[in-house]
Amino acid sequence: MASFNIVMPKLGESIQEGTITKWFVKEGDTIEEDDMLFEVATDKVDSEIPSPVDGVITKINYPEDSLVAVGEVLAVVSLDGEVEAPVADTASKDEAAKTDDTPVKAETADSSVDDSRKLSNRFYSPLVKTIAKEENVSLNELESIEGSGVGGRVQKKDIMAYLDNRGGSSAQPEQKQVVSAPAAPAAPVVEKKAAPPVSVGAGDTVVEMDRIRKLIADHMVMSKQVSPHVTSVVEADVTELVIWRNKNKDAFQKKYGDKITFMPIFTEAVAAALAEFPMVNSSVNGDKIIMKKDINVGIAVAKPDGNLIVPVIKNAEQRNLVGITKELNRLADAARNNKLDPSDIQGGTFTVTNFGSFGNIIGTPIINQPQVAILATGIIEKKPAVLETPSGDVIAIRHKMYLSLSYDHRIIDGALGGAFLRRIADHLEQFDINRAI
Ligand code: CO6
Repeated sequence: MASFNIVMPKLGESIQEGTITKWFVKEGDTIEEDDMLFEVATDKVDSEIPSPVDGVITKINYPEDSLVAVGEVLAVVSLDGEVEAPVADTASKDEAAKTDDTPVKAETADSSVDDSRKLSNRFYSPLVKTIAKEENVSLNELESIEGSGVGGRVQKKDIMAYLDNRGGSSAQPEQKQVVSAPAAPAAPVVEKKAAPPVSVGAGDTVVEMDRIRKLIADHMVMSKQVSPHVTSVVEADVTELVIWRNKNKDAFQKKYGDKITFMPIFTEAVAAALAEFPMVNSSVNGDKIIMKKDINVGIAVAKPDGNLIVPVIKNAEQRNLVGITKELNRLADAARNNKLDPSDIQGGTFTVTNFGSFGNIIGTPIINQPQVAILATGIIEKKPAVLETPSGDVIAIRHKMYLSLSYDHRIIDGALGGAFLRRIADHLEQFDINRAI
């Protein structure tokens, strides 16, 4: 009986295992290529894994909620429809480690959904690899193909288009990735304190936390245990930027196809301040401070399911306001629709959380480990303010907001944290009201 082993895929560079949260098939089911087989969850990403082959499920080796190592055989598919005698795990993990430039070998009875035969971080399904093998496409050539799938994944149509230009044939499934966890913690080992017992009274409702809520909860507790948080607050007069934004909002959208809110302007100011205060753009590793070269600003996004996720605007200081706006909108939209790619939530060096849209003014955000600071932006409100003019002080109606910065007191003292925070406010206050869009 020709069979095909479905193995636990590697969903990210550092991911070694995953939990099967749901099986969409059971033993005996007839499946077609691309039918969803199971859902797997890691601490970074949830993915639905489709079948790369047609056949009959002859064996499921792990029930739901099993934590399984990458490369383990999860299920066996009979390729010729025979359902007896499932084939043992013959997927070679050594094979999976190959990164050579030779043509990809045939995927037969011991084929796997393993992605690890790769040069970069891209995933190649068995089907793409089979097509590649049949057409003598080397891994280096595969690497050069632009993938149109999630996260640049090479799909059947991509390799077929490539082959059309050099003469080729064949088919591949898409792996739908749904990122739904907060940025992964640096995982310092901190002893968890036992929480006091809670009594449940008649009429109380007990709600089971979902997996993401548990991850967020653990991440928050860990962060508070790792970093001694302190919070400083400044007020910023953002009248000019508000007038500019309100005046240019429609023209900006017309010109660039993206809506501009205040968030991109906050992000631009943060990136500029981080470039001036590199110690805030760092992480603590034991007794060493790692000052990060890249300025990658994470944005806390509230998801419709009530959870929170922090996608990252990479190299924010190198982007102009249009670039920041477009990336922020892309990430926020992807976050709300479970379309983030794992790379979208990696590499953050600082985080901004905007609770101003909830009408909140001041807060004490929790640092997103392993970063050392986080900014919270409060609501912009009109306020009476004293202005000093050449002809004396006047009271004027100004747009004002509070900026709250929580920082890791292990390495950032009040002078540095306060100066950095004030610098963000200065950038916002000095926004050029005549700036061209
Ligand atoms: N002031 C005034 N107006 C605001 C502000 C502030 N701070 N923030 C947003 N807005 C306006 C914004 O300009 C939009 O108005 P119009 O442009 O005139 O249409 C409107 O409110 C809605 O903005 P939206 O939230 O949709 O977009 P924005 O680009 O500002 O934010 C986002 C994008 C992804 C950050 C946001 O959608 C989001 O998810 N925010 C929630 C983030 C969150 O939950 N953070 C955790 C808070 S809890 O940190 C916390 C300290 C603890 C308590």
